[in-house]
Amino acid sequence: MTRKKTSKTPAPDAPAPAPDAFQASAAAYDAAGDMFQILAPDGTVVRPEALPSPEQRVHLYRQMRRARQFDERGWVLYRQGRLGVFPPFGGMEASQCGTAAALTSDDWLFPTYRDTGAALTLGLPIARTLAYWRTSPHGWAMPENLKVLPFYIPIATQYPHAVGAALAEARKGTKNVAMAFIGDGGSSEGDFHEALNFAGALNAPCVFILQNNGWAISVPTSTQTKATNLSKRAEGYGIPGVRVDGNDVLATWHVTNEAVQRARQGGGPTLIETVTYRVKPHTVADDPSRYRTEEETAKWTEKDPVVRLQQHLLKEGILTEEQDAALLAEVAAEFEEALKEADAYPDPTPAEILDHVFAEPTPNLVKQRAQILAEVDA
Ligand SMILES: Cc1ncc(C[n+]2csc(CCOP(=O)(O)OP(=O)(O)O)c2C)c(N)n1
Ligand SMILES: [Mg+2]
Repeated sequence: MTRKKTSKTPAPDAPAPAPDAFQASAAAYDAAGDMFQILAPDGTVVRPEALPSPEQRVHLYRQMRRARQFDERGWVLYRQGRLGVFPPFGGMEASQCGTAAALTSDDWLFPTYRDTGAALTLGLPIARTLAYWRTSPHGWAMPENLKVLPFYIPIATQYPHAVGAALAEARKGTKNVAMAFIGDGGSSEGDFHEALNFAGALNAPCVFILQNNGWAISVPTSTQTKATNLSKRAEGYGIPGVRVDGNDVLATWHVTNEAVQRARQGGGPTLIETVTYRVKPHTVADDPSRYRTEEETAKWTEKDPVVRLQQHLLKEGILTEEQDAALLAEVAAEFEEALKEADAYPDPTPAEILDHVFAEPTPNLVKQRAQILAEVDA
């Protein structure tokens, strides 16, 4: 199988804030008694002092547009029978792209099935991502020059793995961090709590993103747990917890960037709860009208993170209508190019199902591989 070189993700251009700045924003959040926010849904800049540079704002906007392009084209491809069942994430772009944009390609990313936007932001090639959701082995392996794990389907298992990767980096003496994603539902699993305790006790350079999108399939967060502020769970493990507006990409980037810098400087782990909403069905095969109202979804559609930043960029003159249209065209062309590449991948062969399980296959896998090939030959 061919492996494509991925270019390094450009480092965020804003200077990294000192660790104390994190404490300042955590305090600001506590004082507000609510979520950390920079850009309110109505377009008001509520924390001008925390605004990233104009270039960084456009960079974040482009990443969200790339993610949305994947999500929207993904639906069409699914209906055309050209993509398998995949979990859409439209409406959660700020929660995924703003957080992942705080990493460089030397860092680790542990995404769940929902987090295509985060993986694309860190540089996972679109073609490889399409291959994953086509259940093709071309999408199963971690690219050689990128530490993005394949999308985790078993809930919460990625959290302890991320702590292990973070501790390995610390032992090697690097400044690299591990970022792991989880959902509100996943945060009720034992692995979530064990990982937070483990990371706190050993001061692992880990950033935990808890995407509270209101639902775990058909179970609302309010049924899932009696806790009303999931970021407060961090307190129980002696680590900082921040609750952020998950539909405000300027806020998710700001808070995550501080947590990443803190982890790099030996400050240990952070839990970030991004408050967002899954406006789309659980997967393209789910029917949410069976468990929630259209009014609820409509309320959140109004808080669309991509439109929120777009309006801000246009209003501030950071982007003109023409530049915006050009950016959208570039993003669309990039996707179609990647789709062509994915379409050109050769069909997988049966034995490839075992190829990416271990670096060195175990004796049992070697035996099973021979069995599969013998069955195919017969
Ligand atoms: C260990 C395990 N248990 C159950 C499931 C079935 N399952 C798939 S998605 C899901 C809900 C997860 O909800 P949440 O963590 O909030 O993530 P979201 O889908 O909202 O992104 C469940 C229970 C699973 N994949 N793995
Ligand atoms: Mg959820």
